Amino acid sequence: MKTVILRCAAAFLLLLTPACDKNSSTGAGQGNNGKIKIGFLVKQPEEPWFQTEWKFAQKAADENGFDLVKIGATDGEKVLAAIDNLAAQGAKGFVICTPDVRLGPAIVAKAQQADLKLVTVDDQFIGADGKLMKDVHHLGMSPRDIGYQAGELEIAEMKKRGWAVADTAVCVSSFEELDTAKQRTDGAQAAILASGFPKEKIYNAPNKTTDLPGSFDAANVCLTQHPEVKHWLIVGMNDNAVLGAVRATEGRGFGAGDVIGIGINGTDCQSEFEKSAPTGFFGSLLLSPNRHGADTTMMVYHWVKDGVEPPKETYVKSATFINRDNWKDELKKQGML
Ligand code: FCA
Repeated sequence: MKTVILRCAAAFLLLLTPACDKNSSTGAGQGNNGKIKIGFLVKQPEEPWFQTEWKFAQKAADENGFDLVKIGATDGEKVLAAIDNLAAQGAKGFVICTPDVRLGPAIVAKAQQADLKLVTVDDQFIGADGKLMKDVHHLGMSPRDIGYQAGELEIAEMKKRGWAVADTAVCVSSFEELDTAKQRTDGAQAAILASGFPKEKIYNAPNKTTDLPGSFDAANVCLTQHPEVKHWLIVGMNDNAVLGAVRATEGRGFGAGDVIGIGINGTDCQSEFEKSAPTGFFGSLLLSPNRHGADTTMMVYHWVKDGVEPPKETYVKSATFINRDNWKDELKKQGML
């Protein structure tokens, strides 16, 4: 009887062993190595902004002993496949900057199905009703305020250069489909208008894509339509929106002395500042990619590990003006150099 029991126990243990191994990859949100696993999906993996977010997310993962899976998800299909992939790997949550904010409801449904915690970064989801999905946890910059700051800096520099309003116009390198982008360029225009600059000299250049070729093409149309303008102020939702427009002005013979472009991000303009001579890209508002990358990842981590739900909305308000003189110091302060 005793032998039978022992044999049964041994057989049971044998049966259990592989199952135990398998469970260890899914139990309590842990990966194969027993660590918690969290995904970080970004819409434009080639953009330095997102590479910097990833860098700080990875640092948080290394310092806290969890695994980070970084995925470039450049369209809807890739996002949904990435979520399946994360679930299959035993991940328990993810941070996402989606390639299309209207995918929000589909992403939320898929995350719920796979029991994955979700925090959006930078770009807030839009629901079926066309409104921001405020019930989805989000961390982003403060778009209108920071855009306003860019507009004020533009006017201050224009005055410093003594440009006549009659010779000057504003090129708004815009992408209004994206709420955070629209709020930034709206903020910049509000500041420019508040200085008394005439509304009819603010020209919109809608970008088809949120990259340098997209802003270059849009600005070219704007420049063609307004050959009378002698000096250009350029605002946009990020560094690339402004860089493309600056390249377009160069193509039409405008030098650094006749163009004031101020970007947002501060991550995508380092090579511009490293050029031997100044360009029309006058400066940028350096955000906090460390907070966007690390704080969001840690929110998901604590949520998974300790059951602590993050706040629904977190806005990072600070932005530091950087230019050719101070960019290295400011980037160093944030641990980016
Ligand atoms: C958006 C932009 C990025 C960055 C981020 C804070 O996602 O596309 O370049 O500005 O917001």
